[in-house]
Amino acid sequence: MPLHINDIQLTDIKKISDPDGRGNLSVIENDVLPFEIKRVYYLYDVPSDGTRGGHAHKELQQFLIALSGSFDVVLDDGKTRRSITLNRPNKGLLIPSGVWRELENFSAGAVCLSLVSAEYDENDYIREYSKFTSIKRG
Ligand code: T46
Repeated sequence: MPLHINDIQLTDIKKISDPDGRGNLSVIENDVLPFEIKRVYYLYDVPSDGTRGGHAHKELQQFLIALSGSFDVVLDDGKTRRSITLNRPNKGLLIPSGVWRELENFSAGAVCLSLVSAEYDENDYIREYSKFTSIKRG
């Protein structure tokens, strides 16, 4: 069944609160994600008017987490566009392949952690929006 953008929702990440008031610990185990983590990278020091992303992936799946601060992820499946705010380290956003994404409105100190399903491969990127919509139209 084709993906609809509204199917993409924030996912809870297991949070272990310390009984002695030492704060929280969150953990992502292998069974949480529909892919094996092959690479980890993170975005930080993004200016408040800066935009990251602006592309889709042919195959790559990824899981984004706001480790600190907040930012918005604009998702686009070629028909519908919606924005999801990430602002908690115990919430993640699973982005399947074939979805255009733009990250914007970074708060001061925001850190975006990205867990992804494959090694870096520039050939997996669709960086032109017109090409993306044309692929989506088939
Ligand atoms: C995504 C968003 C959220 C590498 O050499 N290795 C890497 O693993 C990555 C991710 C990037 N790079 C190089 C490629 C470019 O020369 O770093 C430079 C910046 O990459 P890019 O313009 O793709 O950065 P973003 O923040 O626009 O996009 C990145 C990811 O590429 C992308 O998959 O979804 O973060």
